[in-house]
Amino acid sequence: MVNVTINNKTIQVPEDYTILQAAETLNIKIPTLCHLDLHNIKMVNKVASCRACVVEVEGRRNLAPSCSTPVFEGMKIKTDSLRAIRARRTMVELLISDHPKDCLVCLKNGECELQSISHDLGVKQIRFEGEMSTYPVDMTSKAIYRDSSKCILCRRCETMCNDVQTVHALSGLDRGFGTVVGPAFHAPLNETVCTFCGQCVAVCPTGALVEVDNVPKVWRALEEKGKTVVVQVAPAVRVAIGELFGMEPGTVVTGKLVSALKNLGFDYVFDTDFAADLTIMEEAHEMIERIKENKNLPILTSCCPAWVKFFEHQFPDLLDIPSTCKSPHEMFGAVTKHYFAQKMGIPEKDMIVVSVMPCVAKKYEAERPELEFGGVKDVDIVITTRELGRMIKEAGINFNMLDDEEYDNPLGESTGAAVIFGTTGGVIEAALRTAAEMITGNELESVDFHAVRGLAGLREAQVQVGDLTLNIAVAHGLGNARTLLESIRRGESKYHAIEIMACPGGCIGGGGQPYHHGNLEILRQRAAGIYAIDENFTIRKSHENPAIQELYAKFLGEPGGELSHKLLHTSYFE
Ligand code: HC0
Ligand code: SF4
Repeated sequence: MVNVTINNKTIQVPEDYTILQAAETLNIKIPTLCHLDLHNIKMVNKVASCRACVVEVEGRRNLAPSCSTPVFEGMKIKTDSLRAIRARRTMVELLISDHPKDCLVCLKNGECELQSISHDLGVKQIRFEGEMSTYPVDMTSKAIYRDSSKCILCRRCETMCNDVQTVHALSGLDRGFGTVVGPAFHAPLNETVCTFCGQCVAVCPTGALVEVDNVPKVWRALEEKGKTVVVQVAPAVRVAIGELFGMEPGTVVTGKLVSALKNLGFDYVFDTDFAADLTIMEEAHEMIERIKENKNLPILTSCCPAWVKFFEHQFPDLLDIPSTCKSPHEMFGAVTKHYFAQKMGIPEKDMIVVSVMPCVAKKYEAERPELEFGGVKDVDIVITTRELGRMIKEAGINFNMLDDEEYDNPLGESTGAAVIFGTTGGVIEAALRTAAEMITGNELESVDFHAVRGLAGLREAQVQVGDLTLNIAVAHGLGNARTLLESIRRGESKYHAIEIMACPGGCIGGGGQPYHHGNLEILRQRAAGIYAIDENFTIRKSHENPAIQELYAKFLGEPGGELSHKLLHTSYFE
């Protein structure tokens, strides 16, 4: 421990602390912009590039960036001197002098950290005018819109992509005034190994990295004459969208969400959870077959599109182990257009399927050409939780005052097993609930597999199913996934099944969720909301969903059957 004095108060702090950490223990707020410390998920961005956190240190001529300056015994710091405050304001002014000032029409308006620090520091004018760095906007990706003119070189995206996701799609390019962060050789994003996980979007402080805005497409679809517009909502949206309307993270707003979607004019409001139950039927069947034949193990879950793109790029030698199941929202699209449409007498071409997802990679997934049946795309438009929030606000709907409404049927019926898909560990737990009963033929005493839950990046569990001991692993965050995949490649894996989600926390931490700035407490609250919904369900196993049983009886036949394979399964590409 060392003694430091901050603003005339002396405290003891660990010797590896920075000035910023020491100030936090005294509840002294020093403004920061580029700094982001998410050490729980191995992301610590300490590049000290913005200099918005400078403070005075006695005996030093220059101001010190508090985020990267270590403390020392006897250090005397002033965080609130006029010199420090003026310098911070000047730093932010300089950043804004090279920033497009189109805040009123920027997608990040109201949520931009540059905007709020400028407000908090009282920046009232920009005294520096001159050359601006301008770059072409990269619109090549279906998921992510990249406008480097708005980049403040904080390098958060790069740290996230390299250290947490281990994708290395972004790095600093060129030098001096021309410095920019982007893919090597200035390649367009869709020609790189980027997985479109959107975690860079989640930590970008400005509008440099945002989701591709599909809101106008949805408004147009809702207006189009002769179209039946069906919307489905992913599990993780219902415990997060309330945050956009001032509610606590984890508040369950399923009923209000359905009501809002009906108010917006969707013809049918259905639940991706229905298709999550369907996925379990197919995936548990596939898992059991592979275990029986002892081949292509461990089976890997395949519902996360960023994870799918990651293994296609990075592990092309292992393409025979992921489950062949399409993701739930794609299965939903296929079933809606080829079962529900027929049932209702609606021509497939007149049906538009919209997915509301916590994820930006789902936008890219929906455009993968193989995710179709008979020339008809499974899903037409994907919007994120944030985009739906914007639509609700644009329509003037008072979300907080809405009455609860129920999903439409039959594709709105689901179980507790389906909703837990939304948090890390949930897919494998749902699969275990069904696989265990399929294998033993006996009813489980408890459906709660606590061993696979939690927020540790890598988890493993042994689950006894009859005479069989199943070795299970769970990873979230692509760096953790890489660790597991490399052990499989080396032939060291002992697992039967592995669940992988690209985003820390799983879908609750998706790149399209309300900005959570990597705050694990917010993810914990959202996960608690998910498990609370599961506990309140009477039916908590996918194979007991009556609407799923009817779908197999009247249309699909058997899990893993011929029609299921055509409609609900897919293949992967190097
Ligand atoms: Fe997920 Fe999904 S659970 S990926 O995390 O599997 O996005 O919420 O919709 O499709 O169900 C996201 C969330 C989904 C899908 C489901 C899966
Ligand atoms: Fe990296 Fe994911 Fe961003 Fe792509 S979307 S650049 S993989 S963090």
